Amino acid sequence: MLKEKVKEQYERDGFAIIKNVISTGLAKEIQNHVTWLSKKYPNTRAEAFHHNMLIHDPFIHHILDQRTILDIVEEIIGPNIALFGAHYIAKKPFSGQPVGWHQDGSYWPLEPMEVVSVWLAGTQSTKENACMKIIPGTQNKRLLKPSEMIKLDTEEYVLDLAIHPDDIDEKSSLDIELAPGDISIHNPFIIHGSNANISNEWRIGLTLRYIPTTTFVNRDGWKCALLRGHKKEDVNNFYVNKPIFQGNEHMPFKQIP
Ligand SMILES: O=C(O)CCC(=O)C(=O)O
Repeated sequence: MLKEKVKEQYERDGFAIIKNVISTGLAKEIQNHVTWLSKKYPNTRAEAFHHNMLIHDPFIHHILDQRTILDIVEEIIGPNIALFGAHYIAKKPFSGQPVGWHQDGSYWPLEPMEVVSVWLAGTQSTKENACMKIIPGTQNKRLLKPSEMIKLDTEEYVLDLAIHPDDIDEKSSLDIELAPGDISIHNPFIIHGSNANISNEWRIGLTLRYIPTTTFVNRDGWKCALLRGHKKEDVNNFYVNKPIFQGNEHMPFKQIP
């Protein structure tokens, strides 16, 4: 899809799918990374490889440097781009956890709420192995506060809060099916979630949250990465240095585009 079309669709629908954004070789490295992280953090579920585990990781920065992803993000939020969140939601076969229905913005301390999410597929992500689902039209709804949501048990669900099922029209949901190397993008208002993975295949997604450098992350010491353009001097975000590869700490990877 042309970049201009992506912007048009995103602004109208609150989401878009873009095929073949990274190579299948690099998508395979994402699978290797999840395997490697699973060994490094044997007590952490693969749905919970969170920002703090990734922000100093050279392989993640290799992904963040991909021009093809940044060009799409630039269409949406402009030329001064930072990352404030990275999270693998990698669901293993047979017992991958579901994600309750939610709007991302309900969780985020962003001022203003200018942000775009990229969901990068490391494997096939289909209805069968519990791809992300969205509810079209909800991109225009107001953000629910956490106090308006129900609490979920994180032994069973990826996230600890969800919109009450009575407030969701499941029948109108749309499956965001992707092949390795495809991405979807979505806005912070659109309602989305996913089922448990009971298939015999992994479903690996890397979620990346991009802000313009005019957006302030109002959480003390939160680590962001400046990816393109300039930081804004009066917006007090903290930007990490690019990590340097260390053989005893990081996954070796090929510099494939
Ligand atoms: O990976 C999923 O199933 C859900 C993703 C999600 O909630 C998100 O990217 O905001």
